[in-house]
Amino acid sequence: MDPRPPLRLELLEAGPQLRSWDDALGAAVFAGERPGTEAPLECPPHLPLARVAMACLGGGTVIERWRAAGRVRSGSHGMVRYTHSEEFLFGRLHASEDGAADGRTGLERATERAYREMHAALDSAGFPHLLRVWNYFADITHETHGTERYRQFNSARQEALVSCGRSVRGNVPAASALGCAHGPLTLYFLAGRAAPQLIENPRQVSAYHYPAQYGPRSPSFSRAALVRHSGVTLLISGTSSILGHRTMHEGDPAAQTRETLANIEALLEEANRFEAGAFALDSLTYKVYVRDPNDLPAIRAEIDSAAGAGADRVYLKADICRRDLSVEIEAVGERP
Ligand code: 3EB
Repeated sequence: MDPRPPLRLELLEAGPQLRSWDDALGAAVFAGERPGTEAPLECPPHLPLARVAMACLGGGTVIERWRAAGRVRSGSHGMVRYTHSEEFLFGRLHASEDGAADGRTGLERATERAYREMHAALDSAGFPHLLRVWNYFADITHETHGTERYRQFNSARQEALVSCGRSVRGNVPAASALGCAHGPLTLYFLAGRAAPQLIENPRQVSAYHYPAQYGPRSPSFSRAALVRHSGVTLLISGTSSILGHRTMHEGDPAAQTRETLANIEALLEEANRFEAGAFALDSLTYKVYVRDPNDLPAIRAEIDSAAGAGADRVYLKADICRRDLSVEIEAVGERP
């Protein structure tokens, strides 16, 4: 028996602590708004790396590395590069926007292509259950062709899911969708052989049931996914200061952070109904997206006060998908 957990996250600023890539599945690299293309320290060339043009507010490069246990195999399928262990697959793709055609915007075409390719790769590798997807693209709140780009993304994501025979509400993965500085639409994702337990937040309307005022096609994601293996991993989606379906505390980043943490606590309470006492605010790994770097001290103070001063916490400068949101937080809980 391999004593290592079958799925494990390391979230760190690149440096000497990055050690060996031996049991890595892959990584996301946030190397600033004008990143170079060199691979991070000693990363073997076969590993899937998702590069995102986002600045780390600590000044360095953030590496989000997913590790597995046992034998890791790598492959590619269409645009997707992936690795997988016996139980889990990590994949990534970059889809450039090649302009509008056939009545669809460049972003809609790239999104549709990305989601079709992702599902084709999962089908071919034999990992039917998508657990978690990270979506990054530029100018997320900008309008083109009379429609906000985040809405274009939501429409195309739904249409692609339907054409792949996947659900658009209910049985949908945990996710994040954020605006980066530039570059292609970038997706990375985790999939499994077995279905996760999907969790919704009783304080919030499910995103896939948001009313039409946020766009004609709702965002297809679940609030969290509980993944059981020899231990348990809780993958918490991007979470924000939304109560019901409405933004709360516009213009007050500290209050938005408290509301966001209350939403995360509500998700922990749901998860702990199934995994008694496994998860608490002070033992999560946090990735925090901050719209305005001037708000960082206030946001950080709220997180430290609610969750204690933790190590595995990174702050990235990003555009949140609603202009009235100053902060979004995603988190991972791990019980060995
Ligand atoms: C929200 O709660 C904030 O479109 O995939 C969070 C996580 C958000 C994922 C997505 C959007 C997405 O609606 C925004």
